[in-house]
Amino acid sequence: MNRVTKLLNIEYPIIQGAMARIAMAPLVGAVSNAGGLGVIASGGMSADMLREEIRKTKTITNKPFAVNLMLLDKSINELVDVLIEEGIKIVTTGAGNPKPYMENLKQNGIIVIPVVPTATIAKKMEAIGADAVVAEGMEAGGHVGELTTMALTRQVTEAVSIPVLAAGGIADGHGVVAAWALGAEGVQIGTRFLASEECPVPNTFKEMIVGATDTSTVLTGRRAGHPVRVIKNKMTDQYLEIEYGSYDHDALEAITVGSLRRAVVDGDMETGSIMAGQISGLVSEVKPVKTIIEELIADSKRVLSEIDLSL
Ligand code: TUI
Repeated sequence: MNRVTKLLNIEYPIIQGAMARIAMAPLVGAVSNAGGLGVIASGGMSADMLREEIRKTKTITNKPFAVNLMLLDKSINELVDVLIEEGIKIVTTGAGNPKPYMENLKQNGIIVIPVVPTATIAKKMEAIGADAVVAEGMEAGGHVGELTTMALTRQVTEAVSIPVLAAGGIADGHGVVAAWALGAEGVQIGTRFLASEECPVPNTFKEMIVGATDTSTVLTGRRAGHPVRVIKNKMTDQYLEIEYGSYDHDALEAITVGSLRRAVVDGDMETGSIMAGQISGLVSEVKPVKTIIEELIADSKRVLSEIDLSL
């Protein structure tokens, strides 16, 4: 037991990253059943969709699970109402400052864990009552900050007293032990779960992750100040050519509109947006979620026992 497993009432201090349109009941339920914390990604959902996904998840697991609030979402107020009505007790937040929702969430007895890209923001989150923070480095997939997991995690663990979970670039026991060495007491893992049997994406998507190397991802949107890490494909080639060339806003919009759906629902690996982290190159096999979590724990213990600093 550590502060994260105690706080969340889970077996292992592993939480699943909230991946838009992917982190739905089948994956969330499987992660929670395996002793981690499944997290529903509510970003892009309507209030009714979130309610249905929460109810579906409850049919799969009776263990704790969370809902992630993507703070750029226009329906956020309705989503907050739904998760409170449905009795959700843990919320993670991303892509912004959860301050406007904090009082309501805390008054309803909800544990709030913001995902943060800097130590300064981590301190702010602690000051407004966050129960823990996830320090997410730019190795992660999707919308990211500027700092690496290595530099960020250690500065966050130094800056705050609440528990810190590390995210970005972690997919096996080596990564977990590295997170602990930096002072983290938990990890948030996304990319490894993309290549799980329970992950509800088309096989073409999983094959992209399994086939990726360490240099397969790229940052798009950096010039506009909203970097998003995705697997390189025809869409990113076109996007980057325009982003670092003519910078035609309408042309960029035309390429990206509907691109997440094309990847996640249609399995279109050419023009879809395949959000995944730099650690994709380490992921070489689709496995059941339970096996992934069991191996993470067993490998972490082995790696730790084999470390000989010889200082
Ligand atoms: O949120 C994420 N990753 C995401 S959200 C997402 S959906 C999306 N798709 C396209 C464009 C934009 C969003 C895909 N991936 N990770 C957590 C995260 N949070 N990364 C960075 C932040 C963050 C940024 C600013 C957290 C707090 C923050 O605060 C700003 C402030 O001023 O307090």
